[in-house]
This record gives sequence, C-alpha cells and structure tokens, in this order.
Amino acid sequence: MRKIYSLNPNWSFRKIEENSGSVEEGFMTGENVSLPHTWNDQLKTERGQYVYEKLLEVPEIHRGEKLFLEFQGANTVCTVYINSQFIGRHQGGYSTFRMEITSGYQWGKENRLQVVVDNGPTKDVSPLNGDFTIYGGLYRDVHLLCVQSSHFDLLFYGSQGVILRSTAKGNGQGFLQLEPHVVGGEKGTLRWEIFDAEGKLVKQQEAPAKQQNHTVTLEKVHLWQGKKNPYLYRLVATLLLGDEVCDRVELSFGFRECALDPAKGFFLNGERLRINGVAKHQDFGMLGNAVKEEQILEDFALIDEIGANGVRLSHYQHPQRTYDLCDEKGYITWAEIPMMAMPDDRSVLDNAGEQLKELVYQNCHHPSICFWGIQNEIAMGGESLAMYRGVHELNDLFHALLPHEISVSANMYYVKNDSSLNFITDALGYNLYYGWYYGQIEDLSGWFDAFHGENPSIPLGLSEYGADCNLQFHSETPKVKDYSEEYQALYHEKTYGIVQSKAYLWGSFVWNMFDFGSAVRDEGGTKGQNCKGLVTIDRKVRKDAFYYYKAQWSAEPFVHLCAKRFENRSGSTMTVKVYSNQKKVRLLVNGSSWGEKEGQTVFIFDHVPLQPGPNHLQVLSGGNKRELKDEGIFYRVEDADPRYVYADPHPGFNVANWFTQEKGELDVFPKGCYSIKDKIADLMASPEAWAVIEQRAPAIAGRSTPGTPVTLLWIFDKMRAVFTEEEIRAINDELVKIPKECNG
Ligand code: GCB
Repeated sequence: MRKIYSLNPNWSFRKIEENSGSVEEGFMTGENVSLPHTWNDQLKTERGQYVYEKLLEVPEIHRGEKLFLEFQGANTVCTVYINSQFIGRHQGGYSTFRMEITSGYQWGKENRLQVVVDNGPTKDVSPLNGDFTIYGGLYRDVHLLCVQSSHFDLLFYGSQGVILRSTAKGNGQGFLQLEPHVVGGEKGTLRWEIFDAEGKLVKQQEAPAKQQNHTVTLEKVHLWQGKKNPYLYRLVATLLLGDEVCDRVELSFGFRECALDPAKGFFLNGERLRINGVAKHQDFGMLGNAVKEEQILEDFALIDEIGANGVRLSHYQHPQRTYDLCDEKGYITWAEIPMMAMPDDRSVLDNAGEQLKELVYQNCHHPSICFWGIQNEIAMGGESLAMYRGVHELNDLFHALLPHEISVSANMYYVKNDSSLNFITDALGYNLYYGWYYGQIEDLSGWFDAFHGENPSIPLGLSEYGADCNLQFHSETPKVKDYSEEYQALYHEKTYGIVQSKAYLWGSFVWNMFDFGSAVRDEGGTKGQNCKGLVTIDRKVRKDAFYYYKAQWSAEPFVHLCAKRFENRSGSTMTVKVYSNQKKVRLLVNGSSWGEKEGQTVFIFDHVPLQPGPNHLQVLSGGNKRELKDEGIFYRVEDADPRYVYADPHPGFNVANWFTQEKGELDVFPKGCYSIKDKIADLMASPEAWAVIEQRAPAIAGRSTPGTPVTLLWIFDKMRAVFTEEEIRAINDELVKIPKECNG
C-alpha cells in the first residue's frame, strides 16, 4: 500500500543570483522556511530563480519500493535534482505533478534534494501575461509517496492514476466510465467500490487490471444538484495481486447532467438554473498564493454568505481543496487554464495543451465543474488565423478528453459579434466593463441584445464585470473612475439589473469576489492590487457592493446601512441607502423614527436631515422577536472632507498615470505626433509608426488586425506583465518622433 509523507517542514530557501555558477554550490545555506511558501508574500513582486533544499530521508521500511515526489503546485517552472542528478522539469505553475526519484535516491547515504523554482517570464509557458501577480514558489503542499512496484500510475498528468467520468441518464441511472492507469500490475485485478453519501457500499465490481476501460452502472442514483443537494459518492479503487492489496486511491464524484440552451440559458439535470456567480483568484492577503486550507475555507464562508451559486476559478488551475469544496457546497464551477495570450508559436500551444490535460485528468471527477475554460481575452491586441486554429486545437483536445462536457471562452469586449472566436467553444462568455473601462453602464443592455440578436444560437454568459473601489474614497454623486465605494455599489446595482433582465444569459460572474494581487497595477491610490473585489484582499472588510449581492442572492435575513465609512458629511441632509433581502426597512435618526420603506433589495431614504456634529442612524427590519439592525454615525461637518476624493494626477488618463508622473502630459504625448495613446487601427495605417510596433512589440504587432479600436496604451495597460515601464516608454519615445502629417 502507498504511504504518503508530508515534506512541508524544514526547507532551506535562497535566491539563485544570475551567473552564480552551479546550483549545488551553497547547499542548504539559505533561510529556513516551511511550505506552502512564496517569495512574493507581502505583495512583493520579484520574479526569478530560487532554490528550495533539504536532506531527504526515506524511512528504511520503504527500501525496494518506488519513490515519488508530489508537488501540488510550483510556480512557474520547476526543476528537481537529487544528489545533483537531474530528475525532471515541470512547466506550468498551477497543477499537481510528480517525479520519480527511485533511481536517484541512495539508501543509507545522505540525499540532497534541490528544487529550483523560477517565476520569471517565459516565451512559452502560459500565462504569458495577465492582470494578476505571478507569485513564485513551492506554494502548495509537497509530499513523498512510497509505493509498491505495482501501483496506480503517479506520472499520468498528475492525476490519481484513475480517471473517472460520470454521467447521469434521464432514466435515473448513473453511469461511470473508469480509465485506470496501472504500472506493473498487468496480472492484477482491480476492485471498484462505490459508497454513497452515508458511507454505504452500493456497488462492487472486479475486473482484470490490464483492461483499459471499465464501466459501472448504478440503477437509481442521487443526483448532484448544485446547492439544492450536492450529493456525492465515493469511489475506492483497489489494485490487487492475488489477495495482496498493492495500491488504493479514492475519488469523490457525483452524477449530473449539464445542458445549454442559447435562448434559455443553463440547465442542471434538466432544470433551468441561472448562474449567479463570483470569480476568484487563489491569493489571500499578504500570504500571496501560499494559502492553507483555513484561507480557502474563509473564502468559501464569504461566498456562502453572499449567496452565490457559481464560482469562476480564474485564471488557472486552483488547489484540489477548492474544487472539493465546490463539489461539497454545490457551486456551479468554471475551471480554466491560464491561456491569456496566443502568439503564433507551437511551443505555447503545446504547453497549453499539457496544462489542459493536467486540468482535465486531475479534475474531471468533480461534478461541480460544469464549464471548462479554454481561453481568456486572448484577442487583446488583435486576432489572427493562427489564433483561431489554436483555440480550435485546444477545444478539440478538450472534447477528445471529455466529449460530453462544456468548453467555454471568455472574450473581451472588442471581439466583434461575428468573430470566429465566438464560434469555437460550446459556451461563450464576454468580459464586459461598460461603465468602467468604456461606455456607460446602460450600454450593456443594448450590447447583449445586439449580440444575441445576431447570434441567437450562441449560449451567452457574462464572464466578468466589475469596478475598482478603494475604501478610502466616497461620494454622494459617484462617478466612473472616482474609485469610490459608492460608485462600485451603483455600478453593480445597475449592471446586475441589466443582467437579470436578459433571460437568455446562462450566467454571470462578478469580477471579483476578492481584491487580489496584481503586481503591475498602481491605480486608484492602491499599488499592486486589483481592487474590483467585493471584499478586501485581507478578507476583513465587505464592501457595500457585497451586501447588494447578498440582498439579491442570500436567504439569510439582514439589513445593511450603506456608506458607513463615508462618515463626514458637509450637507444639511443626506441620502441613506439600505441593502436588504427584507420587504420593509425602517430608519431611525438620532433615536427618532424617520420613516419606513417597502421594496426589494435597495431602499433609499432621501433628504434625511443631519444635525451639526454626530448623527446616529439606525436601520431596522422585522419585529421585536427577530429584529434586524445596522447602524452608523455620520458627522455633519462644515466643509467636504478632501480625503474622500481620489485625486487623479492625470484626469482622463486614469489607469496608466504612472507614465506621466515626472513630465507634463504634452511632453510625453506631443500634439500632432503618434504616441501610445493612438488606436491600433491608426498606428497600423502609418507604415512608419507600425514599423516601431513590429520591431519593439512583436507580440502585439503579430496579433493586431486593422480596425482594432483600442489604443496601444490600453493594450499595454492590460499587458503590464509582459512589457516593462522602460520598454513602453521607449516605444512611446520612438512614436512621438513621427509627425502625423507624414502619412500624407
Ligand atoms: C479582464 C481580465 C481580468 C482582469 C480584469 C480587470 O478582462 O480577464 O484578468 O483582472 O479584466 O480587472 O481589468
């Protein structure tokens, strides 16, 4: 039987300086750390090569067995050496992988284990870019596995060596397709045991281990029904040689059927279910990506509280515990590979294919994963035939692995309605930021209807939408890019209102449930974070917008008084906003009843008078027995408090304001000359200007199509992980030398 040991404690960790000679030098001279570990905690942004080292001691009882190391995640490229012998390299920062060390391990001697981890940018390991920190490190658990020579294959794409696909048939039958990968057990037998949620054995079956595919049918199964009833079964797979048990693995799974109707949305087991989702990254506060189970549980407690029924686990493979929780709690889940850019390069596609296989083989038993993401916003910077081919290739690969499951793409807003990118995967999502990056919030409605009108056969969802909020900023008249808590809340009220009115959408995902690390951002007064979360990065504060969704989705009775952090008010009256899932809400001002409102979700009390100094506002709902209450103190002050206002150093130039910090705007972008503020379409129209892009930013030039309506700056802003500030400045410096007239 296999034995698993944690290797988390006691590693020596150090940076490998460039040109520092061989990795072996300086063995175990680093800092003592335990796993999970990242060098990008505390929002640190370094990218480079580091080594984790330890003396490996395998208990003597395992002499003669096969030895493997299991890494549940190492970002991004990981190379393993034992006693200076190269064992293997893994390219991809988010999946589980294992390496066999049997031949390198020297029994009875000292064994030096060195694990080199590199999170530096690469040309072919996705993600090539992205608006999230590439936290380096051995940031998930590491194990030593000792197994007999007959065992379930530990090297098959990091899976458990048993691939389980389940289907629910309309007649109540459950059907399991089992694909065992067995090493050295050709003469053995496989025993399949299925246990129900109460732990009762409901089916047992045996078959020769050399048989490649096995089917198990259960006559009357309980369905996995999302949050309504996330019913799970458990498979125990045992490899036997005669009577001897050689190896055993367990997988929990469920039976469910997903379907999409472009006119009606998503169906789970034949029942329509509108997905009210939130997206999340895996990082947590100052820990970066080195999270433990307690942080994952804390995240899910907040997702439970808000009442969502779907989760987009963006933009890469998340820890197993996360998918397990989605199964257990019944979240309709979107899993995805980190495919954020697809240059015409075979090695990028090959690596993405490997990452897709790992995602699928490691996770296809999870009933919660109803959507499998193939790409996110790869069209940033334009589209190309090679890109279409690449997405087709990944989509075909996915369907070869999971013929009956749903693949999905997330496109960005300027992908045209008739673009080939919309016709490849089974489902489509658009990331739409009307009222934040562009346009008015209200434009979203027309966009949906136009797209659906033109493409009535495409199942459409809203894969992202959101607005940044810095809790320091407040406004009674919130506006786009003021980063106020009030604008974020208003944005979500209006946007979600539109989303709800479109019956054909299969679902929507708020971007993002939590603020997250984004090394390249410096925006709205916050450095290194994307602040579109409904909850702060440390999970300590639920922003007002959190309660808007809670009022929409959760059955747990509550009232929430909005704008409590907006304490100082300069007017003689204020507008009071309350979010609640109750029908009636009362307001008390300084102890006296001020009024009652009947309604749904959002309750507004206008012209509430404020006396000079502190004012105690209470909002209440329900009777004496179960009174719900929230309260806040608001101070009437003489002058508006300037601390509430985000002082944009370059109004109208928001996100990329770092670019003009030392010089004036006109020095950086002189009138009449090209600059990075020009649209791709206009730059392409000038051979001279475009030559600069082709030479200095081939990643963008290679993927741009004439007519691309966004500015180069906008693309740089989105690709900040790929281009350094210096590179962008250099490109701009070249462009401004080209007068616009020179085009004739
Ligand atoms: C997107 C990306 C996501 C970003 C988000 C944003 O469309 O898919 O990774 O974080 O926009 O906040 O700009």
